[in-house]
Amino acid sequence: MPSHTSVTGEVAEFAADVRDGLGRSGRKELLSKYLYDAVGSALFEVISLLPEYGVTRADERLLRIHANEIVAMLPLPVSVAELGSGTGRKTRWLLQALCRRQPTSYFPIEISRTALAACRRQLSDIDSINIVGFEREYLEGLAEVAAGRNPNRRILVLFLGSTIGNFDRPAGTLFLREVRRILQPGDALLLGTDLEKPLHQLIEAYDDPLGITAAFNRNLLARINRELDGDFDLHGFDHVVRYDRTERRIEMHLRARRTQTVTIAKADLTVTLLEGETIWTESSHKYSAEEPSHMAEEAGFRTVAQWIDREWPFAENLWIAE
Ligand code: AVI
Repeated sequence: MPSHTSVTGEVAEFAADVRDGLGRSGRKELLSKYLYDAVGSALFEVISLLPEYGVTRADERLLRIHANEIVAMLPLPVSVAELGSGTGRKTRWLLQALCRRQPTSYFPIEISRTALAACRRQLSDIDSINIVGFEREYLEGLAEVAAGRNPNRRILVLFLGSTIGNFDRPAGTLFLREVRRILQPGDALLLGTDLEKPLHQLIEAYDDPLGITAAFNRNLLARINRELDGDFDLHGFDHVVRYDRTERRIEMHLRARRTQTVTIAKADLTVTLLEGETIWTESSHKYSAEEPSHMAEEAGFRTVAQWIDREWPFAENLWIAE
């Protein structure tokens, strides 16, 4: 790092990850967690309203329709920790049903301060709720919640929206094992998983005609320009969506329209991208209906119930830690 740039904390970590992902000689890659700055999070909120992207609506529909049934299967009394709460909109149904049965502590765990504040605003009107937000990475936040747990209460972890799909399958299993390691036997996990569906439907969901997902993808380069003093020409990249049938995942890439050299001052990096060269920005894995049960076993849980949406194949899976 040159001495004239003083790059600290989160910016330094972002810079190091960008240098690692773009500075390599083989396939270039940027980590999908960096898609969610304030602009990216706002664009994702819009994506969740698009008719082509059914994931968020299916998730919310299942929670709304089955909230009482889910609560009836939980080991009560229970505290709720949510990994990546976002604005907390779809969680409302479950928390309302739970708060009718018991006073409930709700711990949203989010790296975005804006999302945490929005979540508190959305949900604090629920009777008998106590909200304590954790501005942390998922596992770090969950470990803190577990360290301060009330010994007379179980913990229910919510991991909704099929965010697990943004991990490669082996990394997803490792992550779920880590969640299990932090929990105690009898604690619960409610996991949302987007299911396989016809190819055209999947492609449209990630390559919508309004170009919102394309903007969401390109915003990653805009964020590098803003935060790391980069000079990406945002018009120089196409949003490319592919489905890998072997891995059963949607992939988002950014493809250089022409050969171009980009300088990113705070990452101390100059990189040339050849015409047609791509930067991989996100994977979104899709599951068979049976797959989550196997994932549960591999991670040290057992499945107690699964609910599948009729309009948009998506499953809510309730697991108990063994
Ligand atoms: C947050 N995550 C589950 C979304 C998904 O479907 O993989 C992110 C997303 N990327 C493009 N559209 C939505």
